[in-house]
Amino acid sequence: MTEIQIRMFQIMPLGDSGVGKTTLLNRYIDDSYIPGTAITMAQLRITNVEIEPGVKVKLQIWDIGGVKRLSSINHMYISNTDGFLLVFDVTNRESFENIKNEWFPFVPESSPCVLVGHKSENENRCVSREEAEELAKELGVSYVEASSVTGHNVKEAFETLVRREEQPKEEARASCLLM
Ligand SMILES: Nc1nc2c(ncn2[C@@H]2O[C@H](COP(=O)(O)OP(=O)(O)OP(=O)(O)O)[C@@H](O)[C@H]2O)c(=O)[nH]1
Ligand SMILES: [Mg+2]
Repeated sequence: MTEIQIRMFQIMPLGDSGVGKTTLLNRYIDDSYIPGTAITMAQLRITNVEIEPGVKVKLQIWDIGGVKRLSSINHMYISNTDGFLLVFDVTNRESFENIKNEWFPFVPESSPCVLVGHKSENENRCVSREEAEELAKELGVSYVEASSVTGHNVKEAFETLVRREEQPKEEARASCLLM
């Protein structure tokens, strides 16, 4: 009889307002694309995934709005979070620059973290893949380019994060996933 492991994992997407955090979640959980979602206050989404045969993970995803000054309640969510998605919009340079200055400082040291270059199907990009890979290397996180319009790499972004938790920390720091 196959033994089944069930784990819990709490994720928080962080990034400027409008980079597409809620849309990414809708694509991942419901496989739907809902354009033009409203600014998010805070919502909890829950889904179950089988990360590999016999390993089921209950994901709790805290979707908070991308306001820069996080409320004390959001700080409380952060302290309970197991892994972070640092999301920027490849067509919005400021959202990329804010990852290092505004969002990465919220990530507790050694927490699993994936940098997501979102809206990658959009041809009006102003952040190159090379620059994003460079930043990922500097921050010691993996990099994934994804699009909620096409669904490309959305699953990979979330599941890379969950798998990353299982790597030894030094190995995780050294890896830079190119998808
Ligand atoms: N081209 C393109 N547009 C997208 C994509 N994902 C989201 N959008 C659009 O980006 C806009 C903002 O998306 P949201 O998901 O509301 O952004 P958010 O990061 O949750 O914003 P806050 O809740 O304010 O922090 C919407 O108009 C979406 O339709 C994508 O993959 N490609
Ligand atoms: Mg939102």
